[in-house]
Amino acid sequence: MKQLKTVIFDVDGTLAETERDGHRIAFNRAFIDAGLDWQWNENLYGKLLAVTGGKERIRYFLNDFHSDFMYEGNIDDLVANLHAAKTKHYVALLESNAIALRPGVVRLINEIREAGLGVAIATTTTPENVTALIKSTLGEQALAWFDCIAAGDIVPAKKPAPDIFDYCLQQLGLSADECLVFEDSANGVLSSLAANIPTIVTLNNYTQDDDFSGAISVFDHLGEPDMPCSVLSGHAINTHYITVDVLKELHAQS
Ligand code: XBP
Ligand code: MG
Repeated sequence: MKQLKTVIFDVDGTLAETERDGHRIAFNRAFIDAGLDWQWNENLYGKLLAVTGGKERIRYFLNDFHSDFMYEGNIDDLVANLHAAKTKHYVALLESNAIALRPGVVRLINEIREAGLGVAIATTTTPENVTALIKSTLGEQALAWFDCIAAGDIVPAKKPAPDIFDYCLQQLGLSADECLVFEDSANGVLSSLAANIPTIVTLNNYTQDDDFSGAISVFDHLGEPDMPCSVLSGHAINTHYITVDVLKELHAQS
């Protein structure tokens, strides 16, 4: 196993709990704007999260949950316009500081950088959503901390396909075994493992029943000195929050 060089973070569910109170609200506001009576409640949204990508999720909803929907116009245009409106609502939510980063995220990113390691992002969401989240939580200067921000439609196939992680590795100029991924979902783990990158999970309320087979360890969160994290499966650690030394130890386990 090569030396750890860069930690690649997923965004939604990993850096922040963005789905239930962020993306879902934004989708519903876009549907209202369009005069549609679709409203995705928390339970339905949990089912729709089986499909990554907002545009792909709208199509999944239409095909599998609302197949009786009749539309005389071009359905591709409808999906694209709904998603553009949703993104505007989501960015506005982030700019209103509606979403905070998860426990340990700021601390660990700072520790990783202070240790001389790199940080990067590989996400299914749009670049504008990533920019808005980083700016609203860490400040605009933090965008430069990331050696690569690989997001959304930059690749042809979204998670669970490996494309976004393969693209990130190529942009970083690193091999998979020089990196470590933090993910929160089954689709994310399938994607990072298909790219052969050692992966650690911090799950959340929508993904606690997901299958994380192949991940080094599954945690409830990254932990803070005053907020212990727990190992739910996989390789255990001897501290109560995740540090750079823990990352190097887990990376060596993979
Ligand atoms: C999670 C996703 C995204 C968001 C919605 O991304 O699947 O599609 O749910 O964002 P990740 P968009 O966990 O890879 O960060 O509407 O911009 O797709
Ligand atoms: Mg995620």
